[in-house]
Amino acid sequence: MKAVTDVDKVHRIRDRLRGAQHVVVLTGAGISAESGVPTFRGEGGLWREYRAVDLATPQAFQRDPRLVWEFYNWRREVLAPLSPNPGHEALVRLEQRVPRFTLITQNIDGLHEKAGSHNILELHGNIWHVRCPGCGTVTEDRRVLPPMPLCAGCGQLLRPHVVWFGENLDPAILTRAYEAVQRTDFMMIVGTSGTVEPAASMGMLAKRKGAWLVEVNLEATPHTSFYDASILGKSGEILPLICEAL
Ligand code: BJW
Ligand code: ZN
Repeated sequence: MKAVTDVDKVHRIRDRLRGAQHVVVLTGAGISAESGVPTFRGEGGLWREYRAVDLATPQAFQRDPRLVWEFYNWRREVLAPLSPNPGHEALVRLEQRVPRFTLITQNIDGLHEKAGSHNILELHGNIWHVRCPGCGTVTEDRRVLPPMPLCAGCGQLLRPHVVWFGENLDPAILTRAYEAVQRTDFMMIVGTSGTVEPAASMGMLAKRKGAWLVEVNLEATPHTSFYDASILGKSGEILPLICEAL
């Protein structure tokens, strides 16, 4: 690490962490970038001529379910061989070392679970789960699926069990996330552009409730100036520094 100020910041963050009672970490696509997962709004956030956000909508699925399934099957193929990186692994150690820990993730890639984190709230679902809009059944299925996969129970077209734009988040998961955000005394926001609600406002909510906030991101976000500390850099390099020797 080049700048002395970054070293000072890491010490300050570690001091805060040592005194924390309930640590909340909110992650976005950036934490998985070093594992090889494309982010949404950066370079590489494209499949064919589409941006991910063009296909991650209920309207796109209604219009052309085959295209949307092709997109998710392609992402399953990309994700299947990928492994967690040192950023995910640092959060596993952090969970073991603090009194209370909640990991809120916007990611659907399952890499936090693969790394060994336990108390995970997946706000936007999980790409390895499919849901039947007909009978509501949710099942885990890690295969690349047929072009138009059908529910074994009722025959309806299955969909990825993820949250698309304009859809409500799972209320049970959202309630648990808000509970954690309102009670935390230390919150770390990692690798998210802070543009998608309701996750984007969670940091500000925690701050209003008195938490100390740190952001780890390659670049500044719309919320950076409101947080107590910001470290610009790769989460796979910064998180191990923050979480070591606690
Ligand atoms: C690194 C790095 C490295 C890179 N190290 N950092 C209030 C106001 C206005 C609008 C709304 C509102 N409330 C709700 C809405 C509508 C909408 C919304 O937020 N719109 C905005 C665009 C304004 N929200 C919704 O529709 C949500 N539903 C909802 O709230 O229901 C109630 C409601 C509906 C309508 C109106 C009002 C209320 C649902 C949102 C679902 C989001 N779904 C997706 C797709 C999931 C499935 C899939 O993957 O296919 O979730 S969209 C996509 O964005 C995905 C992500 O989880 C999400 C966030 O992206 P993220 O993680 O931040 O990624 P990036 O790429 O944007 O950023 C990466 C960051 O990493 C960058 O900052 C890099 O610098 C950094 N980085 N490498 C550290 N190595
Ligand atoms: Zn069904």
